[in-house]
Amino acid sequence: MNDFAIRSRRLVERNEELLSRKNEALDYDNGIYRRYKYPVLTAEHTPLIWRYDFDSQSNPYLMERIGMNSTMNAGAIKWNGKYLLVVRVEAVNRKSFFAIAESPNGIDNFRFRNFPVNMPEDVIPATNNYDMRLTVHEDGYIYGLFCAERKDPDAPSGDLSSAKATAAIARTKDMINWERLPDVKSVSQQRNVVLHPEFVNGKYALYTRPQDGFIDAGNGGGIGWTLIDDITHAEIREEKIIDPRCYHTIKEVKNGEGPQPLKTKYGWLHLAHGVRACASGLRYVLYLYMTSLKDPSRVISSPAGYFMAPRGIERIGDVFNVLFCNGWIADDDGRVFIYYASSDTRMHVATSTVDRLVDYCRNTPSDTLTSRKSVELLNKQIEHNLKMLKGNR
Ligand code: M1P
Repeated sequence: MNDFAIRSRRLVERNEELLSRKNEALDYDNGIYRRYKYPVLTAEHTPLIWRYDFDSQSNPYLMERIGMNSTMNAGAIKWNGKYLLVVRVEAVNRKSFFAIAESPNGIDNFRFRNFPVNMPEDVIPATNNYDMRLTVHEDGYIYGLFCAERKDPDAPSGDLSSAKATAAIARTKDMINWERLPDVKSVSQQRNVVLHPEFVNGKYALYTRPQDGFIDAGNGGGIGWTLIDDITHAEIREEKIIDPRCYHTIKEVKNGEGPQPLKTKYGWLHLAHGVRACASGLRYVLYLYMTSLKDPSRVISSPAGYFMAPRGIERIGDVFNVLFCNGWIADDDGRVFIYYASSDTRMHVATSTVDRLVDYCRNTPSDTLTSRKSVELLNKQIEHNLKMLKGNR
C-alpha cells in the first residue's frame, strides 16, 4: 500500500473511532441535570469527505482542503425515531452553515449527513446564517428560524465590522427540502427569534430579541413577544418585553430565548441565555423560566440566576466563557435532552426530565436583587434545615 492509501485508511479508522465512541453520563451533582463526559459533536466529527480531497492526483499530500473550525448552537428535533441536530458548522473561512447530524440515542454516535442543508437565500443574500431554532408548529410545518447576518450597508467606508442581524424563516415537512420565507421585518436588529408552537388568538407568535446594534442591546430591553398575522410576510409591529434584562443579574447586558418552549401541565417551560460583562469579557450562561398556558407571554416562575454555566473545558474555545443553547428534545417518557454549545466551539448534551425542570422552576426562589435579601433567604433555608436535622436525630 502506498503512503496516500495508508494515510487515508488511518484517517477513516480514527474518524470512525471518534464517531462510535460511547458517551458516559456524569453524576447528577445538583439534582437538576446530568452532564456527559464527551462533547457530542466537534469539528473533528464533520465528515472526512467535506474536509479532504481523496483523489491522490489532485491532492497528493492528502491535505485538508476545506477545513472546519467548530460545531455549535444546534436546533434539535426527534425525527423518525432519531435525535436530529441542525448544527451551526463554522468552516475555517468563518462562514457558518447548517448541517444535520443524527443519533440513535441522543447522547452519542451523532453522524452528519453527507451534504449540508441546502438553504435557499432570501431576496438579499446573507453573508452568514446561524443558530437555528426548530419549532413543530400546529399548522403542520416544521419551522427553522435563524439569524441572517449582512454587512451594514450604511456603515462608513473603512468600517468593515458593522453588521445587521435579521430573523430569517424557513420551513420544511421532511427535514430535507426547505422553503425560505421572507426575513422578518423589524425596526430593530433581531437575533434569537423563536416561533411559539401554537397559534395565540389565531396568530403566529414570536419570541423576539430587539437590539439597537449587532452586539449591543442598547434600548433593547430583553426577550420580547409579538403576534404575527401572516408568517409568509412576517412583520414585527408591536413588541412587548416579557423577560427583561436587569441590573446586576445574569442577564444584565442581554438575554435571548433558546429553543422552542416545551408545553407542560404547569405552563410553558423556557430555556434562555443570559449575558453579563466582566473584566474578562462577556459571560453567557443558561437559565430557565416558565410562562402561563393561558397567556404564554406572562412569566409565572423565574428561578434566580443560572441553571447551567461553563465548567472546566467548556470555558475554553473561540469565544471564552460561553454556554449557548437553542435546541432541546422532550421524549415521550419525560426525558429531556438539552443540547448546548460551549465557547462557540463544540456541542454537548445534558439530560434531565420535564418533572425535574418544572420542579426547579416552580420551587427555586427568584432573585432577591440585593445581597441583604439574599442572605435573609439563605438564613431561612439554613434554619429550616437545622430544625429538620435536629428532628431526625
Ligand atoms: O458568542 C456568543 C454568542 O453570541 C451571540 O449571541 P447573542 O445574540 O445573545 O449575543 C450569537 O452570535 C451566538 O451565535 C453566539 O454563540
